[in-house]
Amino acid sequence: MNNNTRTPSGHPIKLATAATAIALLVAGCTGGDGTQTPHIVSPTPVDSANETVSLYTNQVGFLPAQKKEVVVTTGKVQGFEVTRTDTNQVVLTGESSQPQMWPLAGESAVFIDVSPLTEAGQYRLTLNGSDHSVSFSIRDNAYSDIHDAAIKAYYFNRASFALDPAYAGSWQRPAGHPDDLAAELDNPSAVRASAKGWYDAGDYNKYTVNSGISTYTLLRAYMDFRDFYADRKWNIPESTNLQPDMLDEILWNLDWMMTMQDNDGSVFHKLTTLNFAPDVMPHEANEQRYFVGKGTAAALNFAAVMATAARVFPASANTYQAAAERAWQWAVQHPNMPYRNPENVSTGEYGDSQFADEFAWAASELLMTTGKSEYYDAVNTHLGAPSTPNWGGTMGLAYLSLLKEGQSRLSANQINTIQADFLAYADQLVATDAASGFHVAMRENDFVWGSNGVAMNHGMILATAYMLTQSEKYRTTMSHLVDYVLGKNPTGYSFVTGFGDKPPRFIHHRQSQADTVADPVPGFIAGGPHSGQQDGCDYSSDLPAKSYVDDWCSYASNEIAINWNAPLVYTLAAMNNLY
Ligand code: G3I
Ligand code: 9MR
Repeated sequence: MNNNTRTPSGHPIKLATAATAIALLVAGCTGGDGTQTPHIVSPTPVDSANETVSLYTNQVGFLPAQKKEVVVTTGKVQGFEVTRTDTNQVVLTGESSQPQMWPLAGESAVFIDVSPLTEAGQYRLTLNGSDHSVSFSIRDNAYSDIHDAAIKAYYFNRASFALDPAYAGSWQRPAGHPDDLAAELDNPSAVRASAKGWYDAGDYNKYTVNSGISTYTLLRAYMDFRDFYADRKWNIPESTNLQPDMLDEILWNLDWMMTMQDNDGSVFHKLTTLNFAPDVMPHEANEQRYFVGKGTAAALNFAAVMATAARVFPASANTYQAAAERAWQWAVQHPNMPYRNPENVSTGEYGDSQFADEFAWAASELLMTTGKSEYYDAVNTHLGAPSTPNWGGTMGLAYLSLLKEGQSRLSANQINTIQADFLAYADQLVATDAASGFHVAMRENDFVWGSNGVAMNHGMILATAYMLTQSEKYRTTMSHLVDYVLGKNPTGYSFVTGFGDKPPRFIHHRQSQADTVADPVPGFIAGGPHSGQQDGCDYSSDLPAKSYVDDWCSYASNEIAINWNAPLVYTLAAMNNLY
């Protein structure tokens, strides 16, 4: 049942409510300053002198030490002044860059560098000779609350679990999907439990491959920022135990993933209903769930994640390592078994037919964990060129682990070669940023279903390049991507629910759609713009960087997903730690 008649036009933005609720939910548990002052963005484009001028910037805030920019869509160099809003004093004046066309947005744009401002506060930038302006803030903990909300989103998407108001606030809900009696699709009398885990996205199914990349990315964040996570809490039921909240959250999904392995080492591809549920709450979606399919990708993905988990959870290392090695062996016996949806199953496919990247990734993790020569050989056989990770392309994940943890497993020469290839790839992202009118490392091919996830996975690559070299260009390009998803983009949206002046309100997220709360569940990044428009919704633009609609209807641009939030968590952790 959908008793919430929410429509884009029917609900004005209620940011203060959302921000306050989030602050309350994480209050007292983080180092965040808890403040998120709503400010006003130049609302709609204004026509002046035959030109449409719009100003875009990061709506959540800048750290004092980071590069700070405002982008203006215009064909002319613009003079500007910045005032502090508390004193009305002019604190910076100057000129923009030269205009540069960004074909992916169909806009000519200039950027204005306000980095000389480093004092915390609220500011307003106004273009000379006009009333076009935009406000922005500089805050010491600008990415503290949003980081915690982005990871807390996983708690909100837990299957087989009731969300208690003490942790979930108004987004409380009964438990859904106990998954105690799931049946094998090909053998319906084989019934067993497959409980826990996170719902994949706006739907309620659980998919091994996508769960795997998400879980690894969170494990990577934990390993790369261990001190940060050691005592960081975001008010989940496990916050009172002795384990970091990050590990508690990750375990929720590892426990489910373990149920997906069969006796012979093979791994089911997904745990799903036959068709997508309607937009009802989890406890109202009671269709039979099935273990569906097996394949090379699921086995290798599982092997990679479990091998990684064995390094992070010493007490369970043997169990995880054994599961990983059995899945690996099965994949070696079945090296080319793609998954395709059977005719009677229409839920997410996550189909992949190229497995070199999964072999390289699983082998890398198994090598890190065991040191065995079989995995060393497999890394040498399968490691290909680095790329930005996605659910079907995991080569980049192998690089992250090899570069971060491979020193004792590979020769110095090998590490040097791998690092040079990795940095050359990161340099391409830096060059893309410089060449785009919006100063963002997004290429044409990056505008796919989940483009905001691509942006944040680029962020993870760049954070790693920065950690390896301390070279500022990588850190700046990463921060530009954060600016991009938080408002410095030609849609004008800050894409994380509950954060910024103009966040998504109508995400394709069944819980948010079906509950009676006006605000969507906070902390989720919307999939983002791309020209695919597979949902047939009403878009106002066909351009890759503008093809986005904040409407429940738009599952292709406005769904949320665990594999997009994970690199958001990673990149926000990097912002919190690398400045
Ligand atoms: O592989 C082809 C490529 O050869 C071709 O050049 C390109 C041109 O568009 O398309 C590629 O296929 C795309 C495929 O992803 C692989 O990247 C499809 O167009 C695209 O529609 C497909 O999108 C996936 C979508 O499910 C539909 O299957 C998204 O990546 C994936 O993130 C999304 O995942 C869904 C789950 O199925 C269900 N749960 C929610 C989740 C998020 O929306
Ligand atoms: O709601 C579904 C969403 O969670 C999936 O990501 C998407 C993937 O294809 O599909 C959505 O379901 C739509 C279905 O594919 C086609 N009919 C309309 C459904 C949305 O209301």
